[in-house]
Amino acid sequence: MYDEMDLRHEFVQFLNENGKLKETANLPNLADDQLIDMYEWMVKMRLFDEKMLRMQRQGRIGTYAPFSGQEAAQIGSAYALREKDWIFPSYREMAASIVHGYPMEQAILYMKGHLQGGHTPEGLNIFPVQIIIAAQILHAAGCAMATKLKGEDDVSVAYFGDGATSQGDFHEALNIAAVNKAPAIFFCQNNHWAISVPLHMQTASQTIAQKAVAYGMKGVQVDGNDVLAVYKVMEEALVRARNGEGPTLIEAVTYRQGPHTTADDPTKYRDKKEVQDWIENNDPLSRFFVYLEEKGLMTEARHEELKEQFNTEIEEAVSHAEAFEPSTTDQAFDYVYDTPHKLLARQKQEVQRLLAAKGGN
Ligand SMILES: Cc1ncc(C[n+]2csc(CCOP(=O)(O)OP(=O)(O)O)c2C)c(N)n1
Ligand SMILES: [Mg+2]
Repeated sequence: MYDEMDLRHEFVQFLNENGKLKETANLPNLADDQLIDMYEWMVKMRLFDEKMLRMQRQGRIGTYAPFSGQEAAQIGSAYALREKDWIFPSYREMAASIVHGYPMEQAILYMKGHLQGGHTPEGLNIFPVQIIIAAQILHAAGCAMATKLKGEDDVSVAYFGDGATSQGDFHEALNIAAVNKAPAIFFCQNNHWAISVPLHMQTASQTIAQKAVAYGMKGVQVDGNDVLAVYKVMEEALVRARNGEGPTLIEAVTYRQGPHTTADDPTKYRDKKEVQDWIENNDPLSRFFVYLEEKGLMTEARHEELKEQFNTEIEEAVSHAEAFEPSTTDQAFDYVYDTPHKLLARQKQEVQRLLAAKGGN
């Protein structure tokens, strides 16, 4: 069971900011090849993120929400899941989705606004990207309750940001999940900013994790830039959920290194030094690299090789996605309702009329 007094100070961390092991007791039980695999995912996802940012600037995808800086939080947590566990991502969680099986090509199609991008391939327990802040937390709570009723042992994980904790949906979801001891994990990536709103204007709580106490569930705060620590707390939360001990709220303390989205200019509201400090002194990839290098599992040369290999893989995914027949504007109206809707039919006609006047489709 959880202890309310523990919660205030519990901050799980194995690696210090220089990537040195500061705590060896309770390290997650990961084989060397798994450690390397997690690092490879982090490198691949960083390159993917950078590529998407460039593609948006080139007009090849729509608005994009970069996740650089949050790789340890997303990959450490998704890596601990079983294939059949459910994830409910927001717009900034492409890395978690891809690690859980979402094809890169599909993610790119989504970012291109292609109809096919909204369709999760058969057999993957990944919900579509949620743009409405916090709505997916309720969906995860509902899915977890359904799983429990069906006697299955899959866990539902909601991913969301610090800003989402100010929405009613967050509170409703945590409450109902705890009351029903639903096998859910509420994974908050506290990246310190909700667009231009800093954390201290979002909540007066000392931590986000401590909010768990009010709902009667376990809460834990973890160094979200320490992939080992994130994996560990996730693994423990999954065990509790599968054992019928109910949900967990995890607060992964991390940082959004880039803009909120490609439509945002963070230099207008963020101190340059703060950003520089996180990038130079607390980057999740650099920290894990130091750890792996000391264990003899990674070298600079291997890192360079990996980059080359992943860049090729990413370029292939981009080519596949760009080879798709473009979506038509009609599709945006045709698949909203099962049966035609009068208002939408009128809007569709209007758009068709405007496009015809411009000579497009
Ligand atoms: C219900 C709702 N209100 C407002 C918005 C506009 N909006 C988009 S992102 C965002 C901030 C979210 O911040 P946070 O939860 O910290 O996630 P992050 O973007 O940092 O990953 C807001 C207010 C929205 N999408 N949905
Ligand atoms: Mg945030």
